[in-house]
Amino acid sequence: MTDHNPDQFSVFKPISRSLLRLIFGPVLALLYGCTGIQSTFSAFGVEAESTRSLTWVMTAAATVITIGVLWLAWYAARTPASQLDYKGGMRVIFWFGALGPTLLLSVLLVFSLSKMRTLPTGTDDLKIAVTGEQFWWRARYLPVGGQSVETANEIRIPVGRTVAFALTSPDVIHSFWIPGLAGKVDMIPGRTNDLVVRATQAGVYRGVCAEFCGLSHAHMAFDVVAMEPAAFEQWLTNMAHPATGGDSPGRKLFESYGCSGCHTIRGHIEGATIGPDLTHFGSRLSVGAGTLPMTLDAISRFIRNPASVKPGVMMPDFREISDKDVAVISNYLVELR
Ligand code: HEC
Ligand SMILES: [Cu+2]
Repeated sequence: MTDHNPDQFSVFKPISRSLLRLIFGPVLALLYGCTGIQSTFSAFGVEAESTRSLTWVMTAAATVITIGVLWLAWYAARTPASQLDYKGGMRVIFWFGALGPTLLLSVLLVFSLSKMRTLPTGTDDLKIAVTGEQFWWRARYLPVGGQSVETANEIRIPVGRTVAFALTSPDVIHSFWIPGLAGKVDMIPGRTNDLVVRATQAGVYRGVCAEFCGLSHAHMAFDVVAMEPAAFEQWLTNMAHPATGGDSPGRKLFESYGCSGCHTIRGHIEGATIGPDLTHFGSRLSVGAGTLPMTLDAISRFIRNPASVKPGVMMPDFREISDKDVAVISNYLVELR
């Protein structure tokens, strides 16, 4: 018992190390979550950038105020009661309880109001009508003087140009949210909500539905591609063209399996528009509204059993379809660029 063992304290080392890990792990994870294709901190639009700077300013102000209040409490607790007088207390309340907050909140109000202004719109803005469906996105581009172009599950916008989204829904309420671009806006049946944005840098990002809308709400995302204006115009011109390469055997199978009862492939099959337009399907980055990558396997899996990918999906399954047929159809669809 009397022998002093210097090693007995080494027990603290592993403890402090695991404590550090306990703290740093989540902090790192949180910081990691602050960037990426779907983050308000990876801002690529005017509105998201000003929201981000507002966040930093508010955080800095809150930190300064918290430190100040803690310091005051510490000071009051340390000072002997005989040295604290009523007048001094009132002075503190006047400066830090009334005048200080009033000034600070006024400055923040003016600053926030200037940040809350929506972007001015003009006649040559690009208009995109987006409809939230269960559980995918119908997008219609309305270029100035051009014909409207329908596509789905992918939004492409030119950098530096004002884009006015017209948002609505035919069934339930969805919410259109591209975190890196702007705030969320609800898509409400029977009304059209506007969202005006301007992208500041090119890149591939992601948007989501931010309002619970049914079983596959969490599988209702979309790719967002901000492009240089010239590349964008080229892309839009291509989107306006009908599908090419019409003599594929997949085209006949597509019709004979009844896919055109819900899908249109402009130039090939003028089907219904219940499901997503597939005219340039192969040029999209993902399958099933941001749920699977654009690969042949993913397309086949989606066609066979879409509900295994998206519970509650509005497309029937085709489980009896042969391996050969599903491969032929998938090959046909992926070639639609
Ligand atoms: C009853 C209507 C209906 C029929 C019939 C139908 N689909 Fe669909 N399809 C949909 C709907 C609705 C979606 C959107 C599902 C979602 O993502 O929530 C969809 C999505 C898809 C997608 C993914 C589109 C995208 O933008 O990612 C593909 C590919 C597809 N269908 C292929 C087919 C093929 C091939 C057939 C025939 C074998 C078929 N569909 C038959 C309604 C239908
Ligand atoms: Cu939704």
